[in-house]
Amino acid sequence: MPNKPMLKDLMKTHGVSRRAFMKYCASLASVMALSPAMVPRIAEALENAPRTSVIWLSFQECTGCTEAITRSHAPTIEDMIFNAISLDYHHTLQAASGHAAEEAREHAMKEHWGEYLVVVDGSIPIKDPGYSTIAGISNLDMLKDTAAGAAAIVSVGTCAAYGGVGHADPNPTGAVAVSEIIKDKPIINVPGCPPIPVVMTGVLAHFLSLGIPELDELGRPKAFFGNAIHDRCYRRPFYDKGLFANGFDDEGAKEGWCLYKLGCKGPTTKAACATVKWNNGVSFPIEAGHPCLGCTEPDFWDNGGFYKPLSVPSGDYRRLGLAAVAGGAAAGVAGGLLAKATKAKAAKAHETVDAHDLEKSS
Ligand code: FSX
Repeated sequence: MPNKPMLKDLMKTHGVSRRAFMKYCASLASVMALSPAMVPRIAEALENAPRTSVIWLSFQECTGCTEAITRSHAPTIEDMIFNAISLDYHHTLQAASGHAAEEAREHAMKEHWGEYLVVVDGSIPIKDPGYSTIAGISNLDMLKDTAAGAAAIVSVGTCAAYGGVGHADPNPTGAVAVSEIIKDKPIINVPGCPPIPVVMTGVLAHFLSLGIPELDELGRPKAFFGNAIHDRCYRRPFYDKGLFANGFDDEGAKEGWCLYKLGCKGPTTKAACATVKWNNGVSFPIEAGHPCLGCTEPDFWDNGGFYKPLSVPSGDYRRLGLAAVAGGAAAGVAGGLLAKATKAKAAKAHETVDAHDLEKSS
């Protein structure tokens, strides 16, 4: 694209110093969990790339994902818009509305056909596509139309990635994920309800500088979704010792013990909450005393209740006479170590560990 300004030209025009740019690249490397040795490669890739056109589509959702990304701290979405992307359509954030907004989308598609990035938040209703429309266009038609010329799609939020709240039983609108509609484009899933802001901007930065990141079996970038929250949780030593809060105001809760018995889904939830945290690294739900809801996993709304412990015996569990092993509550250290061994083995084989595996190994 010889006639398009490269980022290095844009930086010159905007008076961005080399030093400020390298600092920006270093912050991208750190948020993408890459080694500092990658900084020059990121800088070179960004400098020699044109600003990528981004078309952001919001469908059936609560706007939490957009609310979250506007609070990203490093890199901020403003940084990205200034330095690396041209956000050509985002009907929540843009000033234009109605036909003027749709014209902006069509113009960006025409100008950057085959090269633009589509970001989607929200699920798509297919029971009756008329359930959710923008400027009279159904979400289904807008997604198909816009995806046709995209280089790749980023599904942000659990709604776009796996159907989310719209897909929860009884799913009245027939809500589905982007990947159930679009089959011929690379799709990166960035789940979370909402996702961690810097995880969203970090994934965008990775795409812009180094391409599509390595994904897990659920289409999530491994850099941010490679570990269960349980594996990195600061309350984990209490789990291993069998020390649990049994109520939100008991002694265990006051002592900061493990929230597993209050329904914490950390053992089966892959996300960066325990390491990246929220609000500029200030805290995350478990640190605030609330169990993890498991919001980065498919169908977390229908996973048996937010406050029901993972290992509370189901029918099968009771029949097998294993009630006492409730996830390390009775088994203590040995249970914790066995669960850890199970997960390590599964991680090696790239398998997913679920609550039942943990129960079996406790
Ligand atoms: Fe869904 Fe996002 Fe939860 Fe809300 O756009 S993932 S309901 S935070 O807003 O899609």
